[in-house]
Amino acid sequence: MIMRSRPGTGLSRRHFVTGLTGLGLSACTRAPAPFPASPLVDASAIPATATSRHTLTVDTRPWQIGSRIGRAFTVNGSAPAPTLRWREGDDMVLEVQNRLSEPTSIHWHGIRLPANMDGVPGISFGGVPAKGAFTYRFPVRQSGTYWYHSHSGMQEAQGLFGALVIDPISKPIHTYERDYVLVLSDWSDVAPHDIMSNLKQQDDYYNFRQRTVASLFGEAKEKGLGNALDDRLTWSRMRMAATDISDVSGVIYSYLINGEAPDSNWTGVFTPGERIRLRVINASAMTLFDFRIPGLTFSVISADGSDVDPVTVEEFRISPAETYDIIVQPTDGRAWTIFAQSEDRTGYARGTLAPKKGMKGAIPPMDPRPVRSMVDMGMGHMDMGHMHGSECGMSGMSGMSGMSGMSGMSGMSGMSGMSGMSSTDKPASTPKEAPPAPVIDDPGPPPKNVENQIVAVNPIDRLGEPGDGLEHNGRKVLTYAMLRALRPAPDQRPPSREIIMHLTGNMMRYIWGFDAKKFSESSPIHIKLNERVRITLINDTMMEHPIHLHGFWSELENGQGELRPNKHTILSQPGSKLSYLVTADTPGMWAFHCHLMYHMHLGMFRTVVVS
Ligand SMILES: [Cu+2]
Repeated sequence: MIMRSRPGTGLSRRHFVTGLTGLGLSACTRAPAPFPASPLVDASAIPATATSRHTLTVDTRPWQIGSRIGRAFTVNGSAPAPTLRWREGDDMVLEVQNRLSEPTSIHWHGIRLPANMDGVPGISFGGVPAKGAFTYRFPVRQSGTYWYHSHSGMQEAQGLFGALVIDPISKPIHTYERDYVLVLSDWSDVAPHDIMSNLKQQDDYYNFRQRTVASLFGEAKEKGLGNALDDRLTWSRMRMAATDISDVSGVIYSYLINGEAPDSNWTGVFTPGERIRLRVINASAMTLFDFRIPGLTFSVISADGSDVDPVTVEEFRISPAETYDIIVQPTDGRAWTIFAQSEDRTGYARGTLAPKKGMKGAIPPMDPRPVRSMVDMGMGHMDMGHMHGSECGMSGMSGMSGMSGMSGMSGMSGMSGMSGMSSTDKPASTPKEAPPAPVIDDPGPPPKNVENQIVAVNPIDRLGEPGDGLEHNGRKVLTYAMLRALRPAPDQRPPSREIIMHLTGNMMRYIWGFDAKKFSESSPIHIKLNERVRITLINDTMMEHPIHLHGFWSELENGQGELRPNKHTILSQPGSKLSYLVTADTPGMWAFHCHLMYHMHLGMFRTVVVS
């Protein structure tokens, strides 16, 4: 028997900025005024019953989080947008009213639907015009936890997103007494276009945590001054910072749970012994979060909306656009802190599970920030000693003749000879359950040009790794390799071909793309209707990229045989190679892109045409 959680009735602590008519009246120049609390109910609360008809009114207004006053895009007056509850099998009618003086759109992330209902302006429909309306109609044929967001401009980075909860048509497989959505986001009072232009001028604009002279002495103590200096020089010749983890950091971001800053402490109430389902959605623009509830283990029951064999862990990394459902069962009637550190450890989102509101648990210290290694550079498993983490033997690299050509990051003749290895050396550890497919769309290693700094010489399977900064932290952390679907995919045909995509970028110029091309320079990827293909991602950059294919399931080939987990967003770790199978069973034009907002806008985007 499932009891629904009591719907949230508390007033939101998000604050409208009522005294300003717009951002033209610069709030930054004066101390934040005590704005009255918003009259909204908690937009994150899951409605008591499912509804197949909604009117969603999009608007914009000044918005305050803590002392940061910016502009938010709202749905029915709230940011995040209200949580919608649907029922599998229903026919949805969703009318979007646009009160903005610019176009908007709603993309139903992870929902299988006709292409013209997918909501990507310029790809699948014309957008919702300024002051206009658009009605989405489609049947729901799936269940689980998803989300919806704008695909217009950068409205999504300013709050235009909300949770989607879809009840299964058949008997649920899990029981629980409480049900909460936890929408993680990154909020800034700096407008997205300003953030992006700052990044274009200087890629580490928001990364103030470069290794300092003081830390050099620390490293010198550990590994000798010569080695420490070598290490530094190698990295500086490569013009990269080993601590360069996130493009945008807690310097300008507040990290939120259900729109609440750490201080306002979103709280979900429970009675000791209850099973609590938490639907964790990362709706942030640029932030990977490491999520845990210190002191508790929990069961991961679903990934990207699809049920998985429950896995018990203490922590997981969640990238933008991914969702994980967990069940946690605290027996102690105390306050438990929900703690989601940003990957770069410049801040955290925080909430609480407690028997009553107002209780607070301890906030743990943040972990050390991750340090990129040669593995992240695509030199994994090469015979250069141990190369993981901060203790990696990079100093030995400085003498390599191939590497010395890298100093300017252009030309790089040493590297180009090595790059050929990526197309011929299949990592032995990559699990492949489906038989190999002929490679038709392999462009070969991308050129190193202005769009591309490096080519992963030896990309490796990193599906068994929890992610940079999470190794050896003493906790049991989820990996992609642990995800196992409950049943095999309906389509067991082997792929007819393999489409190899390199994720590429130029950190210095802040350009991102696939195969060393920006979107504007690319042509569409063609897939035949009902064709089954393997998509292989090779990450030539030193950053993670959450890659989202619209319209289809991405069945991750993670070593679980036929029980490949269905994902809609797949995090590609730096220097890694992974693959997934896709059945292209719905015709139309679909978006395929990195879900880091500024990577998408600066070129890591393709159109997929299924016909
Ligand atoms: Cu990206």
